[in-house]
Amino acid sequence: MLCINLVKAKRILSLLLLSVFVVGTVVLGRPAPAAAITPNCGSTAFLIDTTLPNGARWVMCWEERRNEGIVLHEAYFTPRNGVQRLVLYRASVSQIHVPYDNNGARLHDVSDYGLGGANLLDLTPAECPGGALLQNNGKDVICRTVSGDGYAYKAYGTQKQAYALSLFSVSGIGKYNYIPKWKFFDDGTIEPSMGAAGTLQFCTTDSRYGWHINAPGCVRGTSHTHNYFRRLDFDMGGEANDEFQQIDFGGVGTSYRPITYGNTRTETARVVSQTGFRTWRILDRYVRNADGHPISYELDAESSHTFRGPAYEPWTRNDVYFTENRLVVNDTYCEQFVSHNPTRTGCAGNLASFVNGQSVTDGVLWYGMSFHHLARDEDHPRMSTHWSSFQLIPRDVTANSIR
Ligand SMILES: [Cu+2]
Repeated sequence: MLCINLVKAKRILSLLLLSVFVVGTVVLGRPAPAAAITPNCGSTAFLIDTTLPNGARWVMCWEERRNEGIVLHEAYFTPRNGVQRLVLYRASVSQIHVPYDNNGARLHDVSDYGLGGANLLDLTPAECPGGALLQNNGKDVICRTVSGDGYAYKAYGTQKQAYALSLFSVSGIGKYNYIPKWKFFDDGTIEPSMGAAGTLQFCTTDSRYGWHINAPGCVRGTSHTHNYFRRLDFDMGGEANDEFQQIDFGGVGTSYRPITYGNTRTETARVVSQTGFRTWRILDRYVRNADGHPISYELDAESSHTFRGPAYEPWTRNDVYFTENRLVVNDTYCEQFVSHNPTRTGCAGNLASFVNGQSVTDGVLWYGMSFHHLARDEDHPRMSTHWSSFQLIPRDVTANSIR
């Protein structure tokens, strides 16, 4: 499926034409015409085209890859009564890094084992209630559902219900079953999540590093962290002109909290700041909404656990990374995995080294969520599924609320 990435340049040309159309309509001050694009997925079997109950539409392609499992391509969002836009050119799981607290194992599940191929499980209809199963190679690998999400808005006597398209797959790696899920809401919000299920992988008798579960053959479940990374190639308004912005609020511990902005067009790595209300967005420098504001997507980071590993795991030193898209270099995959990345073509071995001062035009956002898994009695004989999630939220993509 290398071709999907290599045709990016051609797709971008048509996007630029669409952007010109959109910008032009903003300048002329009249509604944009409907110029709906359906991406070429090679086969309609790999096309997802869902119109949600409020009229919003998500269209995208998917493929199965040996390491990354299900990868999404060319995800377009059309708001209710609005203009279609490419949001993500490519979205993938870029590593599941699982270091154990007793240093008994430090796993790199995506690069070393893979979410696809034999590890991608065949789903049954019972696992996808009310949804549709999507096949690859005769195996039901994706469950697609549309589900309610409560209020889109509620203002005293007026309310509307929200809906989301949901896609998930399940990959069995060792004793774990991972459930990568993507939710696409009818306001343009995207929620990547990861479920951890299956059974506990490792046990210990050392009270420093495990929680008593007193299961047969397992006195204590060994404590460990799941670091779930996503790689997100945003292409709003076209491939080029991406910019990264950090927003902070000063005055911690005082009565005033002034906002500050830090923009960059150079590769960068950043850490979360909960007391500074720190947030980030990726914006297009030229495409603006009808209010004249640059369109952007904001990362609403999950912040319960933050993992900082030893010096030989430098990709755990930061939480958010912004890099130039170098997925394919000289027809070979290059900056694909957060860790254990193939270096055969001179590409760097991990995400920390991808950040090397390069200027960015086609930006990629990398974000990892961490779940420190302290086993509990409820984790045997089968683990209760644990979910980790974050959101990517439109900021000024449209000039007002669209639901
Ligand atoms: Cu776990």
